[in-house]
Amino acid sequence: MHVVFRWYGDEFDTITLEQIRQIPGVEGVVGTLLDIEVGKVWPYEKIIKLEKRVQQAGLKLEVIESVNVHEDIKLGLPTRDEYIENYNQTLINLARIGIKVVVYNFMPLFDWVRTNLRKRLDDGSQVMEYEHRFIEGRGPKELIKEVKSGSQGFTLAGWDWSRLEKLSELLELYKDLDEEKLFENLVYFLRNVIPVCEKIGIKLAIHPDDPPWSVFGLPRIVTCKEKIERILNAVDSPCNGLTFCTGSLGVNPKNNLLQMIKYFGQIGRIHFVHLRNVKITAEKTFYETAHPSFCGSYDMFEIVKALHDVNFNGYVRPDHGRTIWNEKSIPGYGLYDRALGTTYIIGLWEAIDKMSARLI
Ligand code: DNO
Repeated sequence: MHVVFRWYGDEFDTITLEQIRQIPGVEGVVGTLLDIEVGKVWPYEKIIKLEKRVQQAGLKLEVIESVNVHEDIKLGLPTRDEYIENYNQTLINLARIGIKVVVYNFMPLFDWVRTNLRKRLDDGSQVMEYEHRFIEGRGPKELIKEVKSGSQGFTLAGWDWSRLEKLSELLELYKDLDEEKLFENLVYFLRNVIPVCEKIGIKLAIHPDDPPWSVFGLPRIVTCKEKIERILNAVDSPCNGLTFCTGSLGVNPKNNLLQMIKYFGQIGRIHFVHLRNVKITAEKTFYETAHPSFCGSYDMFEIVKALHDVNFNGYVRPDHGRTIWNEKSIPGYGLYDRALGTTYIIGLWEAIDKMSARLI
């Protein structure tokens, strides 16, 4: 297991590389270029600059999250080929500096969805929350307003405000796109990028839909074991893999996280893991908690043990944390709670590793 930490860059993050370097066990950062318009090629000069900055701080840059996929590709429009070509060029540029894993998602229009970015818990900490009745009771415009105000001016990965300005137009285009058509468009995309990945040594890791069900009637297809398996089988290559995000998949109690880790881990298709704990409070309703098992609905010991059991040797990062100790930060991406989470995960791993060596 290689522990990494998400970092949005000097310009966008409240956290410095020097702070990340001091978290025990963190080997590197998960980088991104937040200012590149979706669909455009990520320039090599910018990538190498980022890599130098990370390296100078004594950290590694081997994972990128995310190179987002243009809506035209998801919609299967004739212009998609041009965007796929750009996507491949970005991958080639990333491979030149030694990037090993690239995360992406295939969620129409909205990336991760939370209905409250600043829910206050009794202990004064702030967390992100999702209530499906908000989605049912209000429209996408209200959601966008809510997220924008909760962001408090920070740039949120995956929330492209300029794209969302064309909301009605895009919703109209998505009107006739069902799950099957979206799946076909994903397969088309993969058939055109995976051969490039194989040549340049990059592993693509699709991020599950977050949450793993339809919002505002838009199709979502990366939601459970069967559907993920179908995607991986459709283009059967070790480069076509998964970001195993506990927070996304586990909020549907029908998803058995341990069985999924076992299955996808054994076939070598988990390239990256996001570890997050959540508290499920009602059907399709949850909020994100601190990482330890007793804080949420997941048994984190069992999750880390399942990864250990499949000899997981890929990248892991602590996912969304709470905002604590008066920190001013991007929702979910403060320093303190994710650092606590990192230490907890590393502690679990060490204990499991040493105990299992004794049992042999
Ligand atoms: C939210 C993250 C997402 C994730 C993308 C992957 O905090 O989990 O932004 O990176 O959905 O493409």
